[in-house]
Amino acid sequence: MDRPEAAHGKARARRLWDRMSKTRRTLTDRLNTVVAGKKAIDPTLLDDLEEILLSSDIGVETTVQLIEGLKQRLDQKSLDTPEQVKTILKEEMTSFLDASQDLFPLNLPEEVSRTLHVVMFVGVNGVGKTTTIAKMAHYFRAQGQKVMLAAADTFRAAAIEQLQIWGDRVGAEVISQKRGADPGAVVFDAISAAKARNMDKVFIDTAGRLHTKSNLMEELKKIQRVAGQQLPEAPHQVTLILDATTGQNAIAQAHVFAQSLGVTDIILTKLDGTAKGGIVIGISQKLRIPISFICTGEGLEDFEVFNPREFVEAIFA
Ligand SMILES: Nc1nc2c(ncn2[C@@H]2O[C@H](COP(=O)(O)OP(=O)(O)OP(=O)(O)O)[C@@H](O)[C@H]2O)c(=O)[nH]1
Ligand SMILES: [Mg+2]
Repeated sequence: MDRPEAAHGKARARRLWDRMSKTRRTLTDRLNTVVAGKKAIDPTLLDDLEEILLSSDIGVETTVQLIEGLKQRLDQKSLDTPEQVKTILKEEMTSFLDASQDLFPLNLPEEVSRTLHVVMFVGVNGVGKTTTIAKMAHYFRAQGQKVMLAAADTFRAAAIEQLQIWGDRVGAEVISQKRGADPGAVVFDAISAAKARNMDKVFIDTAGRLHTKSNLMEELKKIQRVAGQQLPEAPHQVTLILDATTGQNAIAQAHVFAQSLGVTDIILTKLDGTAKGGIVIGISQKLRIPISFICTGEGLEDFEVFNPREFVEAIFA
């Protein structure tokens, strides 16, 4: 019989599998159709594969690399039958993802230290920043940690109330000021309160107006500076939230934020509602920024540590 943790792991993997069904259909079902009945790997098969990979938003460059890898194996005679194609693509995708994950040791929750850790969440409007903060707070509350939320989106109407409602639900204290207040001042207050009350985590919710507006970046940089003045090395993490349903546009957004702010990790949201789940591989490969968590629904539990192997199994089975 399975140990309890193993059973829990299986249930999680099963749920991820369910949530990723749209992406899996575009990838796996079509791949199976193309491969079915073929005895050898010919150029038409490779062309079909290329098209399938592109349609799942893995991205042009990553797709080209995957196809080149297959061609090399063909030349070296280490690939003979169409059935092997899937296994090889899975291995390659996993190793692409693993390569970027290594850059972020904090990814492992058991290794996240218990000294005050400040995370700033950034991303354009509507991607899921505030919801993800709630999920992350819930996740660490379940591990017995003390979490504080800083309402530094003082721009959008009802943003402060939205965070307060989540804070009440997950048992995290929310530090806020009036609408229109200086976000830096909110962060200053939050970190001093967190130090005084021995918190483990401070999560900073920020505004998400269009990334093309340079004043948003200036505001976010100011928040970074204020955090650093209050606590050396804070913010320890600048987590970029990207909406997976936006496909390649998410990569463009990531470039802008990464250049201005030095993003430490990415969280992909809304993977449940999209066939573009391949974007996770494209992002990891193109930006070389680790993916810390993924979100697969609107509920507090629809949040998990990103595990490359499990993810590839869920989209490509
Ligand atoms: N299906 C699905 N919906 C999600 C997910 N994450 C967030 N959402 C929904 O996306 C919408 C926007 O979420 P918010 O958390 O308010 O986004 P935000 O980035 O804080 O938005 P602004 O504060 O306006 O910048 C809400 O309706 C969420 O419920 C997800 O993983 N799956
Ligand atoms: Mg928000």
